[in-house]
Amino acid sequence: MDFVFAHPLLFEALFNSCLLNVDSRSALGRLSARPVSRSPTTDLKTELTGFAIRVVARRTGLSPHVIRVWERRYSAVQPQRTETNRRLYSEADIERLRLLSAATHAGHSIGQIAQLETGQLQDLVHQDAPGELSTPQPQSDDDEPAAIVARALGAVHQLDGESLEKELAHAGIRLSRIRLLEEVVVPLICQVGEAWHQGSLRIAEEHLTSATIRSFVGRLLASDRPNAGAPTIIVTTPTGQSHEIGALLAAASASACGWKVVYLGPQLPAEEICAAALRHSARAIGLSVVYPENDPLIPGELELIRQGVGVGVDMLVGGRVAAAYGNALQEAGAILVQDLAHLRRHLTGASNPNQRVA
Ligand code: B12
Repeated sequence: MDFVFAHPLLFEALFNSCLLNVDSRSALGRLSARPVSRSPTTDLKTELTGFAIRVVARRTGLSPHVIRVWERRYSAVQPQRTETNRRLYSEADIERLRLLSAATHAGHSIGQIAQLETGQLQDLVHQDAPGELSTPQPQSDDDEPAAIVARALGAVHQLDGESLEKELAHAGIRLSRIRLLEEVVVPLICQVGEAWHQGSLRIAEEHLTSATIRSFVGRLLASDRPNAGAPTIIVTTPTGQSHEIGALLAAASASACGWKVVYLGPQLPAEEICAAALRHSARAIGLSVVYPENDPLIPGELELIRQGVGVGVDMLVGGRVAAAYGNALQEAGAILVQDLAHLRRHLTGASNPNQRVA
């Protein structure tokens, strides 16, 4: 699996207990996991995770027939196969198919664009229809991000993890990855965080939300399979930075851009970050800095990372207080990334060397 999760056992246990309706009587059988609410399916034997073709059809607006033809004739996507030869599509496959659908609607021939990299497809679609990045529109008011966030908040207030999971899974089907992250997950965790801080939510409710989001976003990452040769980004937080969700969302955004993501959880010393970057021949390191704005450790850590990885690796630093470290970023040759949209623009440009965006 391309995505490395910090706590694989915990992750697996949460995944199996929360999302999969596993028939224990057929534990030795073939595909014994049935998806609930069209969540990703897991083949227990091969441990592959992904979406069935009917879910992909619904999310892309393409018919299953067209999806199969595009795969067979043009190798537009290459889904994994279960033991029983069923196709399993990743989030990255779905994003590609959406982009291909938008580009063909704009008049491009599938034969000419099927082999383009995802970043190039994004550029193509953006040029054709700026501002409308092949995002499916919600089909009813219930599918609007604000409505989903409101229902999710209701579930949090009830300490109802199952309903919270269902709302996130629902959003995952109805919305593009980017809208899911930026219009549902971010507002949800921020509103819960503020309510907790102000005392109108209990610690248990905030913890339930953080844990649910962590496992949900972890599953999104695990279901992505970047193309062979996709550039790699290491995502973590530096020593002392215990706020993790921003880094996790940055990881999911990078993955949505077609990058291979190695997510290492929070609080990693510089030498460990360097070792991981070298091991994976990473093209970039994404760091989240949330609190405080004057940590005397940060400049030294950034400098050590730069010395350890050399000048060829982009250091992308974001988070609530990242801008407060402007001088240290400059000295370490790191890039201040304003937000997740800026990160996506940078990574899309960086995976396409002709179009680098700083
Ligand atoms: C949950 C939480 C915690 C949890 C974190 C659990 C975890 N595993 O992450 C725990 C309990 C550990 C914690 C600890 C503390 N916390 Co706290 N915490 C929060 C809370 C409620 C939510 C944080 C969160 O996840 N936000 C949601 C994410 C999505 O927001 P984000 O991190 O800002 O990320 C966004 C952007 O910044 C950006 N981003 C972030 N990283 C990156 C990276 C890249 C590359 C890019 C491109 C973008 C990017 O994208 C994200 C989406 O927009 C916030 C309040 C809030 N509303 O945010 C306080 C908050 C961040 N905490 C705060 C404080 C003060 C603390 C403590 C000092 C409390 C204490 N007295 O011990 C400690 C400090 C620990 C430390 N050494 O770092 C303050 C910080 C104030 C400040 N001056 O900045 C906040 C803002 C609360 C407040 N209103 O006062 N906290």
